[in-house]
Amino acid sequence: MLRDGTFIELNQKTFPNCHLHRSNSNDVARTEQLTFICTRKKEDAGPTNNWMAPADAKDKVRPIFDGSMKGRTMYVVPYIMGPEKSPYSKIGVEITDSAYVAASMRIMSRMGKAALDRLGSSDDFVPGLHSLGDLDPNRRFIMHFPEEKLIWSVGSGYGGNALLGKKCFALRIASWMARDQGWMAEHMLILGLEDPSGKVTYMAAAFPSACGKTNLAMMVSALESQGYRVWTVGDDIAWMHVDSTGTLRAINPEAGFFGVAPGTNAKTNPNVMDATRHNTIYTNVAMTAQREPWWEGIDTAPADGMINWKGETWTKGSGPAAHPNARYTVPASQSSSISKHWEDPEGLPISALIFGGRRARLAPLVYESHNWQHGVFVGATMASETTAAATGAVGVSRRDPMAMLPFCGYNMADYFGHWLAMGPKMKNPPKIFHVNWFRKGADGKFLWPGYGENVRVLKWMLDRIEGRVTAAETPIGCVPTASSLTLDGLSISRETMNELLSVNPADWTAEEDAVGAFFKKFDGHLPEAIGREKKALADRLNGSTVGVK
Ligand code: TSX
Ligand code: MN
Repeated sequence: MLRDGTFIELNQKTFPNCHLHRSNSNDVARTEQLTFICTRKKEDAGPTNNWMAPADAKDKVRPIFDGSMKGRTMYVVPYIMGPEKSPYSKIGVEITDSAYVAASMRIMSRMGKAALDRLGSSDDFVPGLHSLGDLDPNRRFIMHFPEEKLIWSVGSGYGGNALLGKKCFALRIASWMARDQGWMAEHMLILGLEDPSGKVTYMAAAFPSACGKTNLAMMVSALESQGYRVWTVGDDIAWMHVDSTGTLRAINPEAGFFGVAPGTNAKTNPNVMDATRHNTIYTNVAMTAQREPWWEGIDTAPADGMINWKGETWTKGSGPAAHPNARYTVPASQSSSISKHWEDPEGLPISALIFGGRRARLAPLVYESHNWQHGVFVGATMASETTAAATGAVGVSRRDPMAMLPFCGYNMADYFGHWLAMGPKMKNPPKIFHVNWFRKGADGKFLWPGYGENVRVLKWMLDRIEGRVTAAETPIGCVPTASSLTLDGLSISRETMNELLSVNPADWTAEEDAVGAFFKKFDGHLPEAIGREKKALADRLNGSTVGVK
């Protein structure tokens, strides 16, 4: 890779075994418009997925694959998604003509001998065929065949389009398998919150993109001096099973972090800054004159002699030096925050599920749902406001149920039904919360400091789970009472806290209308219980006179 330019050597003294890869400038992110769920019946893919009939999809893509690997090296990549010895892990085999993909898969999965040994002579694996093709976006397709558990991807070498174990297998194909087999494949981080007695409580959280999922998973607690610490189990995907005792247990199917670099710095994510000092593949970052990686928001000033992500000399005013979707690929084991139980074969017991989004006005800092069914409704109605001007207007709210909109391998309404069906299988189902780190005041400033201070919200959840603190009813769920959030050592006014926790019925009534418009897409398929929860919310909003608690 160094010889043919696929990899560029970074400073081996300060960043040992770190390399830079520059992708084609038209191939820098997942391409949802070119991603298809190919089922015999269109309604099995549902209204939120692109659909193509399996035979049509194969006829379309086969000619693009034809001869595409000629003169290239073909890699056969056997890999395990999940810990080597876990009964919940699954095997994939990716065929690829990209050495970068093969190298990235070695970090992101348990790849090679471990997978072959586990597979033996079994044919129980998910085949994935991948070729860079000619990188022409008009000849780029990411095709999923969930009925035969098969993936075909051509025309992209980037991330979720090409590392087939991640979004294609561990979310789209796995969500289909999970529905069939009675488990859950979710777009969730997994963390452990340690309390002063040393007991660790595990939580899984789903947020849409640009909400800081990786930062939360690797957070340095602001309450460390009080004995509260956060341990990382995973930052992107959770596979969850109900065990024989009725406990929901989660494994992280991945072995690495494929994280967004811009905005990452010693304050937003110190653990990943340390982890990525060695054995890391950087993609589309800038490089300093000292051959060190650099990106916007890294918190060191851009200096003369820098090379941008395209390999050009960077000057002030020539635009961002790193691509906004530039990435690091790093083994999870390298983070000092990694839980010593992160590879436990039986997975970790989940006591809380957390949904969230970026809502400047609407959602309180945290609220607790009334029960599993209501919690599923909260997840199904998730939305987040856009930040990247490149993808449309800033501040536009996009619905993203359970953060699965681009990743659910079947009809999303049936997926809500599957969630509803899972709750009753659990003896003590996790509490379901919703958080919003991004509420703004009238002055347009963030009301909550976020980052390491978020541990205060996690501690409140833990205290709720343990029955140690009270909460106040609002039409949307329960919010912390004045004294139940641990705020010592934080200078935040009572007024700001009231604003952060307030629920405005007029705003929520408008939200309920927007939810109704979104649900219209699913007509025949939407589970009745979701409709009942929506009606119950409307009734509570109608009956409420005072919204601010
Ligand atoms: O990741 C974030 N988290 C979770 C951290 C554990 N971000 C970054 C989001 C983009 C990926 C946040 N941004 C968080 C947050 O909790 N909160 C905010 C908003 C915010 C930004 C800056 C400040 C406060 C809040 N304050 C100062 O910069 C001083
Ligand atoms: Mn993700």
